[in-house]
Amino acid sequence: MTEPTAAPDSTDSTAIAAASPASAAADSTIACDLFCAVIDNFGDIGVCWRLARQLASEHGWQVRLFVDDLHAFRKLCPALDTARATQTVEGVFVEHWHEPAHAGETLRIADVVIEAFACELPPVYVAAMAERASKPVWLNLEYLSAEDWIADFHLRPSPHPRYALAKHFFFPGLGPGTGGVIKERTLDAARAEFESSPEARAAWWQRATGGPPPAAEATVISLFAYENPAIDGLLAQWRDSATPIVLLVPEGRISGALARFFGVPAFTAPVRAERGSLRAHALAFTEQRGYDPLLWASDLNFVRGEDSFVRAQWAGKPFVWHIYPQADEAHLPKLDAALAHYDRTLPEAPRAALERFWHAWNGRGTPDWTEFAAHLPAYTARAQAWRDELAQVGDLAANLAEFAKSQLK
Ligand code: TRH
Repeated sequence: MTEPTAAPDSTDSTAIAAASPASAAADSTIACDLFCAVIDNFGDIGVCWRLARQLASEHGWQVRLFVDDLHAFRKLCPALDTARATQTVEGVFVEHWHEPAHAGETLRIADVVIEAFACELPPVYVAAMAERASKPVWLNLEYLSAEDWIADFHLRPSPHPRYALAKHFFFPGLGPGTGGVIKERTLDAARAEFESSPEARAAWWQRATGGPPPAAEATVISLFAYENPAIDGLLAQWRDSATPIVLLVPEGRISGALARFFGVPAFTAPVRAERGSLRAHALAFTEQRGYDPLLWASDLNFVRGEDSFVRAQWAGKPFVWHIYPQADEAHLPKLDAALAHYDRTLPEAPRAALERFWHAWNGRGTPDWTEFAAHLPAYTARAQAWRDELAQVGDLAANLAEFAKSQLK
């Protein structure tokens, strides 16, 4: 990508926009601007960073990623310099976005413009999009939902009220007819390599916990979650478990509950604590790629939000989802929609136990570990089958690239 050299000139957006040859998109490198406003936590930038890298590395696109919160971004990508207005990281040109008015160092309109999660594009940028000789493909990348209705709305155009522009809604989803979810081409091979290599596994445990992998009879659980009132009861059940439990907890919003349970000042790496059958390790928050091996190393993964929820499905291990809570419990139908996909083929008893456990983890009832754990073999088999089913929907980046190219023709 040609890096910007001039300051933006909002008075002459037409000339600059027109200077970007739309025809280049059809036969050479596609330029893509991806706008990300971080609402909270890491999911917004987590999804955008993954998508940006993938469009650049797998599809050869020139990606410019606008991000308003470089500090959140740096947690996932320590190579990022939070002091810089612009920089290139892993083949992606990153702009510190002072949304909503700022449109980058240079006002230049890409062939494909993605606004993530309905963030508002700079008005000057939209005006320049309308002036462009050949209109860019404009996509609103929505949040992931497993609900059925999204297949009807996926890729629907929405005309702009003032400009001759249409924006298409791109809906990630778990079922046919949706945009799918992100899956890098190399992911399965990386997982298979980790799983087949006792050395890789041992090295991971040494790095993450300072010790060797636990004995085979232990159940290894990763715990990535928001604050959750159900955790205290669950920790007590793990403490009293008949078999050993090894809990791996990346530092974050649930760490305070662990500190209270173990009576330590803070549950941050490299703290390790034991009570009864439960041994818990605080893990440092890793660079984004470092999260997958944690899922692969565990027998059960507690995940949250959007991106970790997807990674858990690709890991092919049983998982429990702490969905991002919304006002008026609007998240509960989404939780059930995901369950409906995931537990569809389970026999009645494990299915009911799974639903009870997921509901309890999301504020409806009390988690019953003994009941849930009795079905772990069934959940493990189902997780592997579900991974294959989900792969049929296709990778989100590939689906998005294919649609964009069809529009640029
Ligand atoms: O952080 P999240 O809760 O993110 C969100 C946001 O709240 C967002 O506003 C909301 O809309 C969305 O959820 C639904 O959970 P998520 O999506 O799983 O993102 C976490 C990211 O952090 C993911 O990309 C994995 C990454 N991660 C690391 O890079 N290193 C780590 O050690 C861990 C534990 C996670």
